[in-house]
Amino acid sequence: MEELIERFRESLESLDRIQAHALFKQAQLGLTPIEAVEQLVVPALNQIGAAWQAGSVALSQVYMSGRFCEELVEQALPFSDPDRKNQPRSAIVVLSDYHLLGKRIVYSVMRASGFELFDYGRMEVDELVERVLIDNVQVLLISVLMLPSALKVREVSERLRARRASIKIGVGGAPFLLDDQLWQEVGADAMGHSAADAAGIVQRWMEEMR
Ligand code: B12
Repeated sequence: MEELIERFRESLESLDRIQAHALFKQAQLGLTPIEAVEQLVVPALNQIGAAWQAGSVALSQVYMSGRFCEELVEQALPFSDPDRKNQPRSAIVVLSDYHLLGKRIVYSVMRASGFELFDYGRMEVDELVERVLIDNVQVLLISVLMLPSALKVREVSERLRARRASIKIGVGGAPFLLDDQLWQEVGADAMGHSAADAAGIVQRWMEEMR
């Protein structure tokens, strides 16, 4: 797998879309689409992010890698599964920043696992709080990749709870991976390391709500 990740990363960095598609297909010979995303796409993008931080790749390469991977994920992950479950009203959002791929994956995995949820796209705090109240959302999943965005979760949580919204908030993304206390500090109810965690978290809350 390590070698495949390296070749995939190289194809992204050299903007070789055809090779990236071929390697992603190759990974799916032994893995489900979501496993291929989690085990190939996510580590390759993380390595590219680290290389950018170290100054060895340009932001344009990071950007195009993200775009190529969005295409792959879009094609590979199903939008829906007919076998829906009895579930709380749920929504997913990217709060404030422009890193959308993680949310896209979590959304697909949730839907593929049988969960129906609103996709709010990208929102700022004010709009998000209003939408959650209007839609009577009980489970809110928030994805962020920038620390300033992660800190805004606290405002969302405080404002919703002040207006007596009975809500569970699950968070994920890079800042929460780097600081394992952060999700509690910003008033979330749970944090997930991967897209697969999201379905488990909501399942657990459903059992608690019964
Ligand atoms: C691709 C990328 C971009 C692309 C985004 C393209 C797109 N459409 O998404 C572009 C080029 C636009 C970009 C721009 C910038 N980026 Co950028 N980017 C990245 C990079 C390399 C990969 C991100 C990614 O897509 N990863 C793959 C996805 C699938 O992973 P993920 O989001 O973490 O999601 C997984 C899990 O976290 C989890 N998950 C995610 N959300 C949730 C939610 C729930 C509820 C659950 C349970 C789980 C969960 O499941 C997902 C699947 O496993 C990261 C590096 C990194 N280590 O994250 C930097 C990174 C996030 N970027 C960074 C920065 C600084 C920037 C810029 C400011 C750069 C600049 N100087 O302009 C801008 C800011 C844009 C903005 N305002 O938002 C920093 C953020 C630092 C910080 N924490 O504050 C990082 C960490 C790079 C670094 N090491 O410094 N970036």
